[in-house]
Amino acid sequence: MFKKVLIANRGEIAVRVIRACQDLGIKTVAVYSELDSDALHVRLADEAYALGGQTAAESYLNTEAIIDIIKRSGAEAVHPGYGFFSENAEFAEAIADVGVTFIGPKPDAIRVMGDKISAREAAEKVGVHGVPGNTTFLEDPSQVIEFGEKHGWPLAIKAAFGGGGRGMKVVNSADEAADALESAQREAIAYFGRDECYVEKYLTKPRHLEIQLLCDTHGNGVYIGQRDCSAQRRHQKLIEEAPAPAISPEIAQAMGEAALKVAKGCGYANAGTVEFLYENGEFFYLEMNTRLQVEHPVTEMISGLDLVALQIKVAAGEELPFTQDDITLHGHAIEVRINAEDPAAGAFLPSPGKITKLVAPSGYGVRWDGGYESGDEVSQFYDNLTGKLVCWAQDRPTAIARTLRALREFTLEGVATTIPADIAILAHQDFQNTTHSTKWVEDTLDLSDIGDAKIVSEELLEEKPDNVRKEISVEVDGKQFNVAAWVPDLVAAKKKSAAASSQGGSGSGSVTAPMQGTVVKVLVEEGQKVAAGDTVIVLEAMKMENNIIAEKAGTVSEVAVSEGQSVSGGDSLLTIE
Ligand code: MV4
Repeated sequence: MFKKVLIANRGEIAVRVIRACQDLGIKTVAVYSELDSDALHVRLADEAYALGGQTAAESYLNTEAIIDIIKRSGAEAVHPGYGFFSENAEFAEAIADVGVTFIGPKPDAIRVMGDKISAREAAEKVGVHGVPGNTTFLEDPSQVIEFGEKHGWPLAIKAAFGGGGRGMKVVNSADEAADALESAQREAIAYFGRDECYVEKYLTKPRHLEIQLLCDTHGNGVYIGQRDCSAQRRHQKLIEEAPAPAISPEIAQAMGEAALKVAKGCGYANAGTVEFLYENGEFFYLEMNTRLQVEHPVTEMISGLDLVALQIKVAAGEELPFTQDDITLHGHAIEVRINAEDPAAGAFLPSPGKITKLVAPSGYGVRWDGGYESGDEVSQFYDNLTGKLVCWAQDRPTAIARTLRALREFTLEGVATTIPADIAILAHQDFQNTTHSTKWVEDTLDLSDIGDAKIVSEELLEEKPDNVRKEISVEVDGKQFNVAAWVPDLVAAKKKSAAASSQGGSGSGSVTAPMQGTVVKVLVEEGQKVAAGDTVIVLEAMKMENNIIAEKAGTVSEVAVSEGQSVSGGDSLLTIE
C-alpha cells in the first residue's frame, strides 16, 4: 500500500479522499492555489504545498507544479478526484513517467471513453447498444429526413466529438431538418473544433440511470447497484439517489452486466460509471465516466463499501476482496448537492463569497461531505459545490422525509445556496412518485416562488478585539507549516472589507476568462448597466457551465467575445466602466 498520496484537487472531493487516506493510515499531501492557502483540504492534510496561481489553469491544472511537488513530498500516488486531471490521459502518463501511480484507469481507457465515437464503438463491440441511430456522419439534411421517415420523429442530431449535451439538436419534423443540421454542425465546430454529427432517435422523457463499477488490475470487476440522476438542470445534477427507484431487478441486473462488459472490453481498472438513458422499460448506453463521481456516496450508503478506499487499494494492485455475489444493497440513499448558487426564480446564479456560518445537520442516517466550514470563502474561480448532504433510510419515502428534515435543519449563511430548490424537488409529487425525467426540473418544476436565499450572519464580526492565540499557517519555500502566534483580532479590517465588497465598487472592471473554455452565452451588450455580482458571460469549461460575474457595477463599454468563441484563461471578455 502507498505510504503517501498527493491529492490533486480541492473542495469536498479533496477532503473526501484525504479522509479515506487517513482511515487507511496513508499520509496525505494537499496542493493549493493562492486563494486556497487556508482551505479545508489544506487544514486537514498532513502536508500542504503551494501551486501558485488563482485560476484553475494556473493552479490545479499546472502539471509541472504538481510533478515538482510529487518530487519534493515523496508522494507515491496521485488521486485526481473528479474534474481537473481526473480524465486527462496526458496527465496520467506524465505521472507514470516520474514513477508515481495515477489513482485511476490506464491512459488508454481514458482515451477510448474520451470521445463519443470510440466510446460507442467500444460498447457496440461487446454488444451494448446506444439509442438506435446511425453512426455515419451526416453530409446532407436528406439523410436526417430519411432517418426520421424510417424510424419516426422526433430525432436528435448529436456532435460526434462532443459531450455534455452541447450541440444536440432535437428535430420534430422533416422541415426542421436542414436548419437543425446546420446549427448542430456550427455549434459542434464552436465547442469541439470538429463538425461531424450523427443522428439517433430522440427519447422525449428519459431517466438518467448509471451503474457504479469497480474493477481491479487482476481482471475482476463488480457492479454496485444503480443510481438515478434525473433531477438535473442544464446538465448539472442537483439530486442523485440509489438504488434507482421503480426499476425491476431483471433490468437492474441486465444494466449492471452490460456496464461491466463495456468496462472489461476496454481493460478498465478503477472505480468507474457507465451512464444509460432509460425509457419505457428499455435502457440505452450513453457514455462511460472513467473517474470517481460526485455522487459516489449514495452507492456507498446502500452497499456499505468505501469506494475511495477500494479505489486506492486497486490502484495499489490489490485484488478486489469480494465478488459480485457478495454485494448486497440495503435501503435507500439520497444525495443533495449544495452549491453556492441562488436558485431564486429558477436562475441558479453563482453566489460566491464568505460562508459566515455553516452548521451541517446530523442524526441517524445523515452524512455531510463538505469542502467548507464557517468562515471559508467560496471563490468564483472554482466549482461552487460547497458539499453534499447524503441521507440513508430503510426505504425511499423515509429517505426523502429524512433528507427534507436535514435540509430544513441546515444552517449555511453568507452565500445563497441551492437548498430551497432541493427542498422543492424532494417535496414534489412527481419526484416522490418517480414520474420525473431529465427534462423535468427545467420543463415542469416551478421555482418562481423561491426568493433570495442569501442570509448574512454577523457572527464572525463579533470576535473579541484582544490579542488571541491563533494557529496560523506559514509558507516556507512553498510548503505549509502550522505555528501558534498571539495576534490581534482583525475585526476592524474584516468589517471594512465586508462593507467595501457589499458596495461592489472595488472590483476590477476588466472581466477575464478564469480558465480555458467556450463562451456559451453573452448576457450583456455594450452600453448596458450592470451591478456587481451580475452574471455577464456563461463559459463552458471542463464539462461545466461557469457563470462569469461582474466584479463591479457600471456600464459595459466593450464586449470582446461572442457566443461559441473559444477563449484561453486570462483572455479579456468584456470591460465595465
Ligand atoms: C439524448 C436524450 C434523448 N434522446 N439522446 C444530454 C447529455 C448527453 N450526454 C446526452 N443527453 C441526452 N441525450 C437521445 N437520443 C436526452 C439527453 C438529455 C440528458 C441526458 C442525461 C442527463 C440529462 C439530460 C438532460 C437533457 C437531455
